[in-house]
Amino acid sequence: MSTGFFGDIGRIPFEGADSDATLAFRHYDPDELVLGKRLEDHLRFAAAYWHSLAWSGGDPFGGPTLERPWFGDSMADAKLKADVAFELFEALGVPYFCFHDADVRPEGGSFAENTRNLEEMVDYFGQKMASSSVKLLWGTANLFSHRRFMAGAATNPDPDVFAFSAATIKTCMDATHKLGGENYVLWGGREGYESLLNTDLAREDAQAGRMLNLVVEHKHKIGFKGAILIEPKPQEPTKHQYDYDVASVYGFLRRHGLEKEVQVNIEQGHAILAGHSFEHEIALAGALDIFGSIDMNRNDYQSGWDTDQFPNNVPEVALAYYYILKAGGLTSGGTNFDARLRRQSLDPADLLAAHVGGMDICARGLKAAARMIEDGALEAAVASRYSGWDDGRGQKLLSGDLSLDDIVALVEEEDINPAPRSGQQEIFENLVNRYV
Ligand code: XUL
Ligand code: CO
Repeated sequence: MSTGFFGDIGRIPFEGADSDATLAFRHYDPDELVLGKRLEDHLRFAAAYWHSLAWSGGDPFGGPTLERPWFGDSMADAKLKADVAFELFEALGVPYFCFHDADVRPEGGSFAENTRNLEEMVDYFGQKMASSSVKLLWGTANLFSHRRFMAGAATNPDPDVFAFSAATIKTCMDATHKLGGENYVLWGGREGYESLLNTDLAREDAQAGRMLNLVVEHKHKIGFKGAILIEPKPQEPTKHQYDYDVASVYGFLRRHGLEKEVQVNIEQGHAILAGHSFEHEIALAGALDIFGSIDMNRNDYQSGWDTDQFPNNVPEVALAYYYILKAGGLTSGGTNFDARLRRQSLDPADLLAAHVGGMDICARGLKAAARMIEDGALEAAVASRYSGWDDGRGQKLLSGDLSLDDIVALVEEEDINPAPRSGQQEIFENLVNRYV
């Protein structure tokens, strides 16, 4: 029986670009074939439990604005929230959802009570997933909201917090595995520092490395086939977070022998906070062979905060999907809307419309990216720029056979005196504008 939260809404239809309905898809037809694959299978959309179901609209200057009948601390509240969650997922036709333990279960007074509450909700989700086509993209542990984590989880100066965190991660990995989750995410919201003065960087790096190795060992022990993903973010809530960006995470993985075991979940807003573009982070992860999944949300470029807004910029999204397609597409990963309503968007219809708009923007972006891939003009232009490396002298320079002395001899013998060539930036930009 329906909770009635969204009225008598059914599945939101695809009506095409000319529709004037508020709740209809204009560009996202899940069955449309793009590069020979259904749009739904390219985009692999997921709704985020925390923003859509658990967020109450507070900001640093004001309390909750959103009123939801499931806000409360009981198991009954948690189950009503789950009922509405699945109504949301099914109305939108998103194939996946994502959750933190703390989003879905009441906070208990102890580790054991947290675990019991989580397990009861996992069983409840299991029933709901069995009677719908909704799947779990990823699960994760919230190791940043409760005050016990204020100085970090893995990187806490107190080993008891490390132990509590490791135990909590195990319960969340087991929950994710039981629900057939396709990835497990770690976002180190408090793994960093507020002040360098009270922080031992070398110890905290060793602690974080041990924790991630524990996670990978447990993954193999339980036979979890999904990907383990780290989500980089440079700061907020802490002044400095260790998983600053894709490059920092890659260095961390190499240092701890995990670069073949762990990939990244890249969030648009986090990339911007790190002083990069979203597509830079995706392209770098692709180049380093650690691309996993994305959190699709934008920041307000004027506020400078992680405002977690639904995407609304097709050219930006198109470039992100271009580099995703070049990295092999979303395989175990997906497009998770780690995005929330504005605090004045009070109505259930706002929640639906936000996702519908975001899904349409992503569909337009993906289709533009696919045209770029199909035409191949950008790829060919880049290849031509580097073509000197493909054979002869370029390959010889890379081979390792030449020393600096040999190269001096080569430059002298062949009278090498390179003629600068245009980088053609404007021509490249114009090329991209043909598709977006
Ligand atoms: C915070 C953030 C998290 C992670 C999961 O900025 O993005 O919601 O995605 O913990
Ligand atoms: Co995120």
